[in-house]
Amino acid sequence: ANSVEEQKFSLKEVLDTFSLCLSENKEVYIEHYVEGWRGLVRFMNSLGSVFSFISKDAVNKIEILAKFFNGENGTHYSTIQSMVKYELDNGLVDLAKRDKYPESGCRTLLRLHRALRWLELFLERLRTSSEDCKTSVMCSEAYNESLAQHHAWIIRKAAGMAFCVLPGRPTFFEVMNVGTSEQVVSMLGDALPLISEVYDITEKLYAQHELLQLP
Ligand code: 1PZ
Repeated sequence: ANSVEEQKFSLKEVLDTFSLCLSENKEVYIEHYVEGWRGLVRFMNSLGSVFSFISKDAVNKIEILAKFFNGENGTHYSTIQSMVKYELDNGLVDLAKRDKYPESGCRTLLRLHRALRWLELFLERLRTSSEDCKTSVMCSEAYNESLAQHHAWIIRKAAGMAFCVLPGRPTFFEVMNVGTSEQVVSMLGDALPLISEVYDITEKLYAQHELLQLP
């Protein structure tokens, strides 16, 4: 028997989730955004326990957003746009320092948003890499260009150590469970523009409202 449950998941499904994020008028659905992150965390966990300090933090943030989404004010958390409007209109965001609202939807999503930029840069490097390229190098270059700028020294150190034990490119492609490396490359070529679009829309929205540095 080869039931759906028994099949290993494929990173394609996960990345497809991000294509569901965009509404017709280019708003970003939080439900699918969070679902996409759950899939990424599952993928990361399948790479080994060294990454658990990273996935713990991601899961924590996913759960904060899921709670808002499923909570009594859930209708306001349907899209990132509606969340930003609702939390700002009602003074539910700590703008200068963490105070009364240390876990607002806006500041929590911003952390995942920054990590999405890392993902975009890393997957683009994977896509265009040759067989002998090192995943650890691609990963840390992507990290240094994005997330690292927002992380304290101690976290950058820990992240750097985790990158060193990433499996090599062939194993990495295998764990993605997408097929041959040509198929991985073409899947990434399809998925990346969508991830970039979700990223760019969120970035613009946060910039407009001066939320890019939320504590
Ligand atoms: C496949 C290899 C995985 C590499 C992942 C690269 C990202 C490294 C990030 C290391 C951060 C880990 C610890 C937590 C840091 C938190 O302090 C920050 C800020 O949150 P705050 O303290 O302000 O509440 N958290 C983040 O920056 C969110 C990080 C989420 C990382 C998710 C990675 C998902 C990887 C998917 C793999 C395909």
